[in-house]
Amino acid sequence: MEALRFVTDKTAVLIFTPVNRRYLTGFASSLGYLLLTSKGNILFVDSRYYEAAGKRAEGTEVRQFTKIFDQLQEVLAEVGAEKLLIETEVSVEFYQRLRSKLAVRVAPSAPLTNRLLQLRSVKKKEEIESIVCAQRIAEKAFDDILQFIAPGVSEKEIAALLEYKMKQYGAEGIAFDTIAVSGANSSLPHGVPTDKAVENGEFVTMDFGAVINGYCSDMTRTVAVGYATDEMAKVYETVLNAQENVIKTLSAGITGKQADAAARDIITEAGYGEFFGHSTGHGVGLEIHEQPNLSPSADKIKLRAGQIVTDEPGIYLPGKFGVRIEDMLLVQKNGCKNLTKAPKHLIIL
Ligand SMILES: [Mn+2]
Repeated sequence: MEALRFVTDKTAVLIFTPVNRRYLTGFASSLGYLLLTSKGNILFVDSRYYEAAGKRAEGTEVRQFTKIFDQLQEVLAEVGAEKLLIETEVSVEFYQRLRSKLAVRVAPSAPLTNRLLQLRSVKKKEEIESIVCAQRIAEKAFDDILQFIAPGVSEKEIAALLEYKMKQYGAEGIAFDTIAVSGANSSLPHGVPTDKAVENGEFVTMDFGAVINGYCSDMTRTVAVGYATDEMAKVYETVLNAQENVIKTLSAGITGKQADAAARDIITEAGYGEFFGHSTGHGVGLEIHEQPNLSPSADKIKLRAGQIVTDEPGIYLPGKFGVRIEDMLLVQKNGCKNLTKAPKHLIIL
């Protein structure tokens, strides 16, 4: 388990969010409490998870809970803790109960939450392998969908088949609700698939990801159906140039703002700056959106080797069409590695 510098003789840490509990113990459960103290770690789970946690949770003792507040208090008293740091993603109700039922000072800690986000952002070998595995599954689904997209097929059908195919190829789940939007709908960066049928001369944008071992993948491709107008081709090439310039620029040591600018400057120079409203990318891991952000405001945080980020610039012309192209990149000491293998040239089906 990751050592957290927040734990001292007098200070214990309680992790209650499923994502951080899973990250630290390797064990996934919808409910549970991981108590970190100077004298050892205890994962409290209920009867549903007790047997499995005993086998799979790493770096911690496992105990079954029935009265969690009493059991936490007992351990805190035993180890002599005076303060309990908790993650900031706490509900008001849970915070108030901790404060009223425990005899120690309970403090939500932003540094604790930030440290966990930082730790999670730099991926270990097995984490990278899971993300690549999820990405390969999404790519197989994408290959299949190209045979399926044709005039008359609806956005909802495209989204449903992508999700079906990812599960058929072994995904344990989908990373987020699949986006499949066509024609004028594709100018909505996060549009929801509708019953609208795809027509000739339209773009179809698909944004989707699979989950393996809890880790998400994330990719977007935009394809044309029948034909692409000169304007469609020009916008597509602009987005692709911007997207590829990020790959050329990305490296440990640059800021999230510099990575974002690698895409944004090209789109702005081509005259489409006002039609690229979102940030260029985000970290991916146990959650689909993690640290770091590649955005104009990310001028303080430098990218680190081992982080996995998306590279997904787009241009969205209201009422006309939109284009987004997204790969996942592994930040390296000198450069980056593209984890996405799907083709990026303008595909006309
Ligand atoms: Mn994304």
